[in-house]
Amino acid sequence: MVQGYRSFYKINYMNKMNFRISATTAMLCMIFSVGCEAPQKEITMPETDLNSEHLIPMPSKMTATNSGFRLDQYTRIETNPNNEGLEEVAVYLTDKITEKTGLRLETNTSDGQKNDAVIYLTQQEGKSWPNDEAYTLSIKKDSLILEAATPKAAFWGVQTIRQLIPEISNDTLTEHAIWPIATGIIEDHPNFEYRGSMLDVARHFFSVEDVKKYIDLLAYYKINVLHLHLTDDQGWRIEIKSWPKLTEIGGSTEVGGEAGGFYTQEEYKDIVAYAADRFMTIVPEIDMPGHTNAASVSYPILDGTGKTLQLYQGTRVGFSTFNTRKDTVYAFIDDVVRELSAISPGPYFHIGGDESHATKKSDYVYFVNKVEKIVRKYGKKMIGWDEIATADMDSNSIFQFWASEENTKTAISKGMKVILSPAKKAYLDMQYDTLSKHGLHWAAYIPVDTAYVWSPETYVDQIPKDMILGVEAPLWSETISNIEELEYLAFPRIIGYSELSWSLEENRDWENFRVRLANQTPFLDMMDVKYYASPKIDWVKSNRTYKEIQKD
Ligand code: TNX
Repeated sequence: MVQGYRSFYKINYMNKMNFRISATTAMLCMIFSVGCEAPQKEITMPETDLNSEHLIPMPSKMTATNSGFRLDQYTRIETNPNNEGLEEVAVYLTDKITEKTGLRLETNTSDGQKNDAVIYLTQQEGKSWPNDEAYTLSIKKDSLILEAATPKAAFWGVQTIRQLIPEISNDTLTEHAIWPIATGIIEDHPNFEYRGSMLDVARHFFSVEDVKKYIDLLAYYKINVLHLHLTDDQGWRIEIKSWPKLTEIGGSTEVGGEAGGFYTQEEYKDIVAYAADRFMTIVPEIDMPGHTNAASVSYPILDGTGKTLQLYQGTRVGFSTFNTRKDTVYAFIDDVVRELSAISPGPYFHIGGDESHATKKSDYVYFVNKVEKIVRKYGKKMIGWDEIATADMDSNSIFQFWASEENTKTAISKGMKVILSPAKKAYLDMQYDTLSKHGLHWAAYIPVDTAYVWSPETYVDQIPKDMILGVEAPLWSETISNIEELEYLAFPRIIGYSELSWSLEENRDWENFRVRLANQTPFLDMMDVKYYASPKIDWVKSNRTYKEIQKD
């Protein structure tokens, strides 16, 4: 398990003091053999209300029992020894508790005392769960039991636990600090299996470190797919060993003329592994037959426009195309899909397929049909933007809706499942309003409420619910070039998309969501996220700023 994103959270002074007090108590216990459980004397916990916690995405069902689970320095984390894969999840939880509270809890040690509060992770395969990401949390005063269908379900349960931990401790209940967790029962499972965001690393390149930070932020909200738009007219961002000029030439610049960049295969594998540790799938996208200027400049043999080629640093779309009738082009694509599939353990390979305005219609259909077979040959399910529905698609391929209802109907008639990314609602690169610092507005202005108030189940008429794989919010990067700008466009809207893809329709409500969103500030500040503080939200002020946390 990869260590947490930040390691600067140190045990604060209070906790050090507490440790000294309890160490002294332990010494006295040993000498006099009395009062060994002194710190664990009956503590009256404050009243709580699980239903007023600010969980996002909203769980399927909650029942409050109004007491408090005692999270403190004596709390132990244990996992069912018969379950594989849970210990890693428990270690992740331990690290996250340290980041937030400074507590360093023991995981799977037997030296706790009988009155210590316990967090217990267990997998229940036999139970009839709604799906394999379902979990329940049973929170009582002294035990917090996370029962999960699978380790990934446990990981989502852990995100809920993280969100339930108060930002600051209660230091008045006893002589040491306690973070009381609201008691009750949470039964939870996702509405859709595909809960994604896309990051365009082609128009502007983002470093491995930036991508990892985005992954960490997404995981907290139970998002489980990061689609990387790896190639476009302006840049080719993934090393392909059999075609080295793609990155040497095609990776050398970006929109605005900056230096660009690319991921070596080792770096890409590092991203994939980091995501996998967070039960997140990376979907690689090689956009073609249009959006291919960077590839064709690197290897002019691929080009189908016949025009003079040069590196492109602007933001126009639709001017490039591969030569769809040349065998070399398919030999090239075979190499790219083979190399990239070998380092992408997820089930999907995205071929783009959008805005191929420079490709003749018949050539486009011929191309997509051939590329779909290549993708299947390497064991992947093909995803494409909504134009691919016009080709002879296999029902196993997946259709990503961004604009055309007609294409969606065609896709459904071909038996293809749908990912919903309506540009007017879910495009993270659309400006919030006319004052937005970054972003475009060709599809719409998308303020925080518009981003949330729509329903994936009914947005496009007549898609049967079981044909919707999920929701993805794409972040195109023509107007953003660093992590702060990325965060400005993605946050807070992506938090709403997490709820649209995880929570059941009957549990989604803007007025209720708005309050929960306002309370995400302690997390966003702790993670140093430069979110857009939309005036539509009454943001709650965090108790500690990022700088103060660093100083602790
Ligand atoms: C459309 S929607 C695109 C991208 C642009 C984006 C800008 C789609 C599949 N393609 O090439 O970056 O608009 O908003």
